[in-house]
Amino acid sequence: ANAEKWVLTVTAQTPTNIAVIKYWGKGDEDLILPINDSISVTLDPDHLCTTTSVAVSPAFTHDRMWLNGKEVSLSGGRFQNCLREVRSCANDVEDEKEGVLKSLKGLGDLHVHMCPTIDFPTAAGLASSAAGLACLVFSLAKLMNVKEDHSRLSAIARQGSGSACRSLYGGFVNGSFLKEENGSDSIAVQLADEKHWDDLVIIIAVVSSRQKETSSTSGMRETVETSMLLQHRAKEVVPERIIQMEEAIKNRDFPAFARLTCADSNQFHAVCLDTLPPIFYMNDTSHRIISCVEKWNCSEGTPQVAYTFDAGPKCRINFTQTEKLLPNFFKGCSFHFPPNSDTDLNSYVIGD
Ligand code: 2P0
Repeated sequence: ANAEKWVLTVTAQTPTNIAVIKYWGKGDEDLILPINDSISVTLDPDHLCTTTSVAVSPAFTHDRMWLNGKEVSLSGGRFQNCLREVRSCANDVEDEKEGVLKSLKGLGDLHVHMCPTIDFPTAAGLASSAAGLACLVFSLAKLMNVKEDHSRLSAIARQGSGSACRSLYGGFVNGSFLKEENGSDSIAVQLADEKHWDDLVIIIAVVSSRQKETSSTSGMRETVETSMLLQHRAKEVVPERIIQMEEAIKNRDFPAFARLTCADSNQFHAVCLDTLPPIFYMNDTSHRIISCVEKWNCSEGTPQVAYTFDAGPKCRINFTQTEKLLPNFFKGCSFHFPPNSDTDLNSYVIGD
């Protein structure tokens, strides 16, 4: 009877990540196999984090999930795939207090309850799915006493969302693309840890927190089906950029990092524009931010600031040497920053 009463719970937090070389397009939609490598920076865990509590108990009759406190359907293939993969790695758990061995191997008839909390706008291009799926997989793996390493967990998180594999690591991360057909080597690899480039500062400007009109998943599908530019990008451009970006990160070479980051953001949005029907993720404010940064960099002769935009209008701005540059940059902007009541521009300042 005692065995029927137990509940095991785990809570984990995972930060989101920002791609500086973008993933856009899948070779296999079910396995979520990106068509090219990507490189990202994982944010400081104090900001834009998701928190997930998971529980397992013989008293649970089926798997359930509450997203931000509201129950959501688990019928989607992605959650099921992640859940199935983590379950298959489950191990028995020794409970220290009660001294009872919880038999989790294969999970038998045991079901899980999952409660992810995302405290920033979802589907607004802030990579909420990256942090959310990474956190879900990580917390389930802890709950089920999974022994596999982070790289295996990253491959499982990738099946929830392509960008999620990168959030399993801090610092600078490469989300590697398909080489094996089953995706077993489509994993995340840490390039450098979070201490590697201390004076790199990231600012996130939420130009609009409205939900984007085209989801990443359907946008990518349409791009793969209709854009000729995407093939050129995936085969000819990104492989070279990955090598250059890895070098720039290794050497903390901000001008090279900035040039590659801006160029890749712009090419990603060019590929979206090359899609039929065209996808517009940026708005007028996004374009003004680009002009502002480009003018600033041009006047300095060498890049001082980098921008990158994902599948939404918000912007990530990268600086080095913050104290000197931040006040000057904001003086050079024609819009209010930080925001005031006259604008819908909100800001999150990430890092010190
Ligand atoms: C990235 N993005 O590398 C790129 C840049 C958006 C622009 O990964 O379908 O939410 O779940 O694999 O991971 C957004 O795509 O899409 C994304 P799915 P995901 O961060």
